[in-house]
Amino acid sequence: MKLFTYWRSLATYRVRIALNLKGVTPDELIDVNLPQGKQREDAFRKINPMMAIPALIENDGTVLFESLAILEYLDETHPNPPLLPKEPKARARVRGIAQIVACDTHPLIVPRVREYLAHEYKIDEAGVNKWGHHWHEASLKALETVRGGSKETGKFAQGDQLTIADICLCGQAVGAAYFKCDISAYPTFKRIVEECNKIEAVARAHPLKQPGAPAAA
Ligand SMILES: N[C@@H](CCC(=O)N[C@@H](CS)C(=O)NCC(=O)O)C(=O)O
Repeated sequence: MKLFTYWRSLATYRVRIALNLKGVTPDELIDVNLPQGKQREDAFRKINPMMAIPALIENDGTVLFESLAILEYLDETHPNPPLLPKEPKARARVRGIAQIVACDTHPLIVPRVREYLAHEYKIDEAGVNKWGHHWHEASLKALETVRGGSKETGKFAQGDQLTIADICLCGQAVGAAYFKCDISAYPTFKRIVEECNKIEAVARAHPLKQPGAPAAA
């Protein structure tokens, strides 16, 4: 199994958490240096035409892409510990929370979007950071409302079992820190992320613990 990765990538962080929780260690980690634009080079474009990481190549050569699809694949092929509840409404809620992060927030702040804002619309660094801050705050507010008063919320986003929702929240917390959002305004979010990071398999997947990462972001 080969994982295409970069220390800072939040989508790859999601997959790293799941791999660690499932006890699966890729045979090879292939660094795709995003600031250097390696994701746009032919070699990687052949792996994922969307030019984004993560990508995972299974032992039989099957190429998998899109972090949420990879998370569900890993959950189906390595059922323990489960990353989705069994009950359909709970599964839908977990997927909904995960998608607020992975589909409605993260895509707005990936390098290609920030670079496009800067190069095409001549928005300076402060403006691009304001953009990222704005979209993070919007989804943090929504996530807090979804989970804050809900009886479904327990130790984690859905009850007391860590799910793909929590995996996504961990990435959102790193993004929120990057865009200088004050997460103390979102106590349920903060508590759940802290709970996740008490788990060694989660903590080990953190961007700053990856090869090539600086001592602090
Ligand atoms: N929806 C995709 C997002 C993948 C994505 O955009 N990954 C970022 C890094 S976190 C990337 O490789 N960006 C390259 C770019 O924007 O040029 C997923 O969840 O896997």
